[in-house]
Amino acid sequence: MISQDMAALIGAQINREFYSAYFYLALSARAETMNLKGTAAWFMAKHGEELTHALKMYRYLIDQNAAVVLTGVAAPETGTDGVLRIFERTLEHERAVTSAINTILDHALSEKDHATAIFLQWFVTEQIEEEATVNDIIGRLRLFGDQGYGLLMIDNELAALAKQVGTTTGAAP
Ligand code: OFO
Repeated sequence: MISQDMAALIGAQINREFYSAYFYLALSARAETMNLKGTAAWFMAKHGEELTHALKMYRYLIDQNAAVVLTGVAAPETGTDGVLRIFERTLEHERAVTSAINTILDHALSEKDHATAIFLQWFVTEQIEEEATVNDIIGRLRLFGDQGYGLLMIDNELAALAKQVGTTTGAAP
């Protein structure tokens, strides 16, 4: 059993995870319009991964006999950004999610809620990996360019990377 406050914080995070999924779906659609099939596949794989994160938290609330309150998911802004900006926005988004998870973990620790603190460890580790991956993509886009052959090469790499999303994190691709 967890406290109502704790359940509410995890409930809010479920909404953020669904928003993440929606955000990545929008970016996948944006990449499709740019004919970047590898980038679109990578964002689609991330979309699936974020859904599994939401469901992991949903299952945790059920297992803890806590109420699940689902709220509306905000519409993501697709925009008309180029590829580099898309990944910069992705990094900004992931950093905000990291900060939100850290805040929830702080609360779990303040309540001495060990079960929730342990549960959240997985997400803390996941965020490190996600930020590192996006940082790496941004670095390569800056190095090789976000147009022409440089972009083609990175798009091909993202196609390969899309197949690995979830296999290293335990989430379904
Ligand atoms: Fe849910 O993993 Fe990042 O956002």
